[in-house]
Amino acid sequence: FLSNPEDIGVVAVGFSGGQGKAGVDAGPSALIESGLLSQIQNELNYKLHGDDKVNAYNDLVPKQDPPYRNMKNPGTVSAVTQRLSEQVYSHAKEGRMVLTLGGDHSIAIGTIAGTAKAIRERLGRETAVIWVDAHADINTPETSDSGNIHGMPVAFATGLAKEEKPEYFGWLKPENMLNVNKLVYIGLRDVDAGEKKLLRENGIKAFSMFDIDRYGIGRVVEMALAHIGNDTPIHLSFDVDALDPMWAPSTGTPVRGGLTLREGDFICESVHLTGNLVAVDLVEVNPSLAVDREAEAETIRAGCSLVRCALGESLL
Ligand code: 6HN
Ligand code: MN
Ligand code: MN
Ligand code: MN
Repeated sequence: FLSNPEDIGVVAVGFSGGQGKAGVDAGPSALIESGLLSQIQNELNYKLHGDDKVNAYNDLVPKQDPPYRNMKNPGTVSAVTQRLSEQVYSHAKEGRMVLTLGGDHSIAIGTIAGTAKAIRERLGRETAVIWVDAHADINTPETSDSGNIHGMPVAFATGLAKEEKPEYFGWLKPENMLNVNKLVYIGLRDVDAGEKKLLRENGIKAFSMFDIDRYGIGRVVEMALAHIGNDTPIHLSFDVDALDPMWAPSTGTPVRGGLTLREGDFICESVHLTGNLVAVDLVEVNPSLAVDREAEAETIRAGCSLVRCALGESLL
């Protein structure tokens, strides 16, 4: 194990500034109220460190935050992800696996920055990222049509988007960065034209829904793990919209034709089995977008299941 097998640092990020729809900031509290943390503690027997209360980071929101290079809320997202990176770093530095509950996917700028730095210092290794999502989230500020930073975290994490100003992600340093060769996607099906170009030009490994239909989830995960290489610390960043809206309807940018819940769980179980998992993000659960209570509960249940599977629940 690359982290202490029984210690988990929890960070609950009630943040929605990376996109425009209200409610995703209530994702962590919905997951926690449905019992996720007590299950992890009492049924899976992990020792939890850190907050079971949700961070809203209201103290970090600047009075004015005008768009910059086409980004919406750039100062807010930068400040929140910087603080989050420090929280994640301090857990990972202690050898804890870090579980971050979002929140929109912009928060992965902070989580990856934190794990990458801690793992470099603690193990002298580069961290790999498995990004499970309907979307590639690799727009640069210039390629993005929406200006929403939750569509850009991979560009900042890899340095494909660069910015010097510390108040606009210039705080990201080489030790926070993810190598594009250590990144692999699973579940893609709604990738913008500019993003496709970035994936191609940088030779980034990506398994779309087409590949899953073609090879099956088992071989896709095998190939994804082979790409990363044995014995490499893994940060799993799971956007709940990777699942088909049948399983996770209550999310901001649903796309039909996605993973079944079982395929999502399988990815998480497989990553757990490597013994190399150092961090998990679960993001984009937005309880307020459901058409009814059942759709809301279904999405929260799915999110909890994914996390428990990443922690080994269903393995015998
Ligand atoms: N997510 N590619 C679109 C954009 O606005 O850049 C959608 C991004 C979705 C982001 O789901 O985390
Ligand atoms: Mn997505
Ligand atoms: Mn699109
Ligand atoms: Mn995403």
